[in-house]
Amino acid sequence: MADLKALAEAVIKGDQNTAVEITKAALAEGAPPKQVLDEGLIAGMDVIGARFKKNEVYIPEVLIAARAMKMAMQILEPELVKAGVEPVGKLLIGTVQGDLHDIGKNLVAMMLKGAGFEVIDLGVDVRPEKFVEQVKSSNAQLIGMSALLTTTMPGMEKTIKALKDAGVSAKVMIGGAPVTQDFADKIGADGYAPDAASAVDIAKSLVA
Ligand code: B1M
Repeated sequence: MADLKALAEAVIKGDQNTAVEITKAALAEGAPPKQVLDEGLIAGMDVIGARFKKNEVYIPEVLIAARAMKMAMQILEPELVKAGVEPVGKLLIGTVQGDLHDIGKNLVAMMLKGAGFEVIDLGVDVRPEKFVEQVKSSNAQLIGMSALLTTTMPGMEKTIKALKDAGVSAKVMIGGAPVTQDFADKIGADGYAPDAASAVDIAKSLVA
């Protein structure tokens, strides 16, 4: 049986070739795709997330690990679909209107994918109406908004209002350097995360 601990370790190290090789070997040996995902890829990203939170690793290491996970996921994804494995939850994410910063948002999206979420990335400069349209058409349970400018933070409040006006029941999580828990409470967001690893914990609690 292919070594799923070694697969987790390959993700942690960002060794994409080994991650892909072990994923292929595990599937060829008949390992259940969900087990390869949980005990290999997600286990590895969990370790990276915990180390990132404790400042033991930094953004480059997270990006390299996420790339290894992504390469292995390309092999695993069709098998997960065939096996009927459901994602942990479906999330829409975007940087709010007027804001072009996407490095943090992309990191959050990658960590969430690493944790088993289906992530639909709407990109940057996302209008409130677009969040509303997309959540309706995708049936996502969770909406993530990122803002890096104090001048674009009000876009989060406008989006929450637009979602409420449209009768959307999806939960909303926000983040970005100038965003705080107080601000999240004030505008009626369901969750706030200061970093990408915490975003995974909050997202899991919001879809639980
Ligand atoms: Co801009 N910029 N920038 N910038 N930029 C800042 C944000 C700024 C603080 C720099 C400064 O003045 N010291 C300042 C904002 C000031 C303010 O509003 N208080 C600023 C400014 C003013 C501007 C322009 C207006 C500059 C100008 O043109 N005069 C302009 C605005 C353009 C626009 O958006 N309309 C602008 C442009 C740019 C670039 C295009 C050059 C580039 C962006 C490139 C890109 O993103 N593709 C850029 C950059 C790179 C920065 C800095 C240097 C770095 C931001 C970053 O990527 N950080 C930034 C200064 C700084 O922070 N040191 C600055 C790394 C990233 C991983 O962190 O995004 O905070 P962050 O994400 C974290 C957490 O916040 C959290 O998790 C992430 C990982 O742990 N998080 C979430 C983020 N989103 C989350 C969502 C969640 C949960 C957690 O739930 C959904």
